[in-house]
Amino acid sequence: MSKLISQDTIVAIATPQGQGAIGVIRLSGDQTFNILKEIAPSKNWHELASHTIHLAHIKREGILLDEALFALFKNPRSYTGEDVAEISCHGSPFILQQVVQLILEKGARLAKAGEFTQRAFLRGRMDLAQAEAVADLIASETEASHRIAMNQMRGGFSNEIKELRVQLINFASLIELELDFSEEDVEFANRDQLRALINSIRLTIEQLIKSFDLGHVIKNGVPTVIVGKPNAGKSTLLNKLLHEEKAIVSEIPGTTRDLIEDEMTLDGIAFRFIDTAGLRETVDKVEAIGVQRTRDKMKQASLIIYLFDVTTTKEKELIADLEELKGLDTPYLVVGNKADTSEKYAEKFNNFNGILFISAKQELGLEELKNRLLNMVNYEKLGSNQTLVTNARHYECLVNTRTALIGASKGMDEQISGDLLAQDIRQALFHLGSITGEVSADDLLGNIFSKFCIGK
Ligand SMILES: Nc1nc2c(ncn2[C@@H]2O[C@H](COP(=O)(O)OP(=O)(O)OP(=O)(O)O)[C@@H](O)[C@H]2O)c(=O)[nH]1
Ligand SMILES: [Mg+2]
Repeated sequence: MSKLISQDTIVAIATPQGQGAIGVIRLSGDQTFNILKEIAPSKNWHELASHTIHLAHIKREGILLDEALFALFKNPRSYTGEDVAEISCHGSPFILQQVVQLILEKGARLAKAGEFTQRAFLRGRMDLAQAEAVADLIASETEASHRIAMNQMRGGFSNEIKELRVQLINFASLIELELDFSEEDVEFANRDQLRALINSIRLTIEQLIKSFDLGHVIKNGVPTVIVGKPNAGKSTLLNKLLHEEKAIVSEIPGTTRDLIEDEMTLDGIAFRFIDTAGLRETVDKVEAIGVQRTRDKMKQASLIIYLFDVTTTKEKELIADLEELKGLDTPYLVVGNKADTSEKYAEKFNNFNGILFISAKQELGLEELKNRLLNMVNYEKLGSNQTLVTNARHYECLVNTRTALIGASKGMDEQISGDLLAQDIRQALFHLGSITGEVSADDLLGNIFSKFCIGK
């Protein structure tokens, strides 16, 4: 592993581009304190204690570049596990650039994207899933995505995976042991227990796989498409939800032709609302393309808000539209708009269950609409401490693990030999271990030798 870590000392500006009160430069590697000595000679950096902060002048050829604060972290007690310094300069892009330039001249090289975190992983400061969560955490913009990333970075998800692996490794060791004694026809690994274990692990894996649907949309925003007939008030609704005149509203049917979208956070969850061209048969070429886009979006979206005008829509039309929605397999919400214009709508549609009546224009019923949307994304699941998978790579590893476990179960039903069974379980272990990056065949061996004294 250590072969993968380059010996270079790396440097990068850690704060965003542009002016700020302060700008932080991060330095990591075994030359860190030598370089500090070169750029700020007034201190004996090697002798100062870890986790301390010092004010010092940064000078280039005797000229003062900045007065900065140096935070010191000595290996292994740092983010990367190496010697690290974080230099807080005055936040001028010019100063930061000059200081980085100076550090480069003294022997460091520019860090690649993610290289500090990569080193943290390679030096065992965190596992792969935690390292990935650091990126998610930095990118998180809502309460829900923040919470998931934080939980993952602190190892919640990793621990769950590791626990499953330990259970499997125990069994795998017993089966491998059987292989060593194959001539003697012994069975160390009780097949009934193994079956039960595989089933219980599969159950947990299934749950994690299922959670990806929710986890994925929470990370990226729940795509919510607003559809309906022309003039139903879709664009009006979009504008009211976003508190912004984003889409053109007019009394002319067929106003919206393209997809118009923007994001909005409801109760800590990001929703991506998409306004669409009204659904109708049309001879207008451009509008027809818009209608096709609406239909495509309806298939891709996580949620559909189906909006209809309570004053003009006939019962028959509604029935026909609902039939189409049912065929799509995407959760949808049926919303009657323009409830401000007539009192008779309730009567007119009392054969339909679950319709929400609103007035987009008068902003009536919008709170209820938001509540229903939140309920539709299994909002309550978020409150519990259930782990949500948000990362596509983890999802893939989990699906592969499941395939291997199904293979093992099937194999046991068909009474396959121990070595084939062992292969399936090794596969499962491999995929599970790829999530946290701890795959190695040594695990198995290590475990066998730690538990048994075979002595051969
Ligand atoms: N009375 C009343 N009028 C509304 C309401 N919502 C929208 N309207 C009006 O209905 C007309 C159509 O609104 P839009 O928001 O442009 O409708 P749309 O569904 O986007 O229409 P297309 O883009 O053509 O498909 C406008 O004149 C709006 O002012 C409502 O709640 N009550
Ligand atoms: Mg519109």
